[in-house]
Amino acid sequence: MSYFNFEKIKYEGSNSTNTLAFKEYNEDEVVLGKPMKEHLRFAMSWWHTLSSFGSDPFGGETMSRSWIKKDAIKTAKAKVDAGFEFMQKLGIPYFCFHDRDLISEGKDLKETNELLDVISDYILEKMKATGIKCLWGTANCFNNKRYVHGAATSCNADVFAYAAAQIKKAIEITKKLGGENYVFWGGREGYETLLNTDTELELDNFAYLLKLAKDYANEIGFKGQFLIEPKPKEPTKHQYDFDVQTVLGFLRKYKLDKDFKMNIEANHATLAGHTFQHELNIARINGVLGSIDANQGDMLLGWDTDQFPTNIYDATMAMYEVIKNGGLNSGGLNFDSKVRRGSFTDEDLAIAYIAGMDTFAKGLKVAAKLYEDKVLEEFVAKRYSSYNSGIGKKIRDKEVSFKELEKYALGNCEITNESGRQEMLESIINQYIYK
Ligand code: XLS
Ligand code: CA
Ligand code: CA
Repeated sequence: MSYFNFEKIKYEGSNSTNTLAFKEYNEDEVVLGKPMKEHLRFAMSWWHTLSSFGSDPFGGETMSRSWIKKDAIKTAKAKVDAGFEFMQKLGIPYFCFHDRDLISEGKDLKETNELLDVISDYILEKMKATGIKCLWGTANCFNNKRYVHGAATSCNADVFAYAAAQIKKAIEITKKLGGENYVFWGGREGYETLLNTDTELELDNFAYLLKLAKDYANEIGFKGQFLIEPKPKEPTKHQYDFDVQTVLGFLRKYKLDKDFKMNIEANHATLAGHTFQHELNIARINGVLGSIDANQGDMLLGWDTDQFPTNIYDATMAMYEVIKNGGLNSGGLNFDSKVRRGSFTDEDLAIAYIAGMDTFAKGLKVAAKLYEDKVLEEFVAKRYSSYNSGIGKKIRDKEVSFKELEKYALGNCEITNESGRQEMLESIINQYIYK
């Protein structure tokens, strides 16, 4: 049985007007010495692609997908069939999932875990037959009402224990599926009001759960990279994993910084008041750029709209950071993106993925040219050249005292600065995009 009424999507080049064709993403085209598909490592998200049907706080579902059946196991299996058909037709080499996206919860934890065993066996068969792989798995510790006050940061120790058990199983399933990473998005790890919150205990508990998870992964030989996904708000007013710098401070305090990298989501960056590039850059210079949740927000709205990425400028600067990072290693670009409520056909879903993949392919190509031509590197190196000799070199080498700096400043009253040339650089980037 087929779920999608279109053929395999082909690359037709930038002159094509076919909405069901790639214009920029040509998976085997070599950029900076390796094929596009290896730079981008695209992944389909199980939740927004197969389990999201257009409901919002003001109204119900608008999408009726043919893989939704009356029975939970039949639905779970049909989702696997539909998901693998979709990935094959789009040429998407990876997927990522929450435990609860794969199959709904049973009557208790034991039954839920048994259901996960059944569905992960079925997924494994499909993986073997198609060569499609798992980029990452995660546990959904936020939907169920037991997580009303958080999971690891809940005021209720029974909830902490339940979350730990759920994460233990999710790590086991991710290992079974050969997942290359495991993600922690702190769904409800935050607070609504300080009037009822012990932030110190909550943060200690949060770090302890992460440590237990890492210890367990080591114990069972799960080699995937652990990733934390920062987000500043929504659902809670204050999420503890606010942004990359906040998470870095937290990891360093609890001595977890060697074991975790970050999964950076574009829309979470903008919710934190940063650009996507800022978050990638701060992760890169700290050696924790692990993977990317590729989406975009609506700049006029203050919530996580999770839209498919179509902004070439943002994608270019994101890929520039990825290139400067030497790639994403075990990470990739997963589409944590959902089609708009009004885009309710299956074809809209395919067109959205094509647009997202083309956007990042174009971004990769432009970023590669910028990088090869050293456009920004040469400008930035010259801008900071005062640190290459004289007093600047002594500052860089940390070989100077306040007294020496004062003596230097007293003898150097005429300071000359140079223009930062922001507009010139922006216009050069535009020219690279136009080409
Ligand atoms: C929600 C997050 C979520 C994580 C995985 O805003 O983006 O989808 O990626 O739990
Ligand atoms: Ca999100
Ligand atoms: Ca995400």
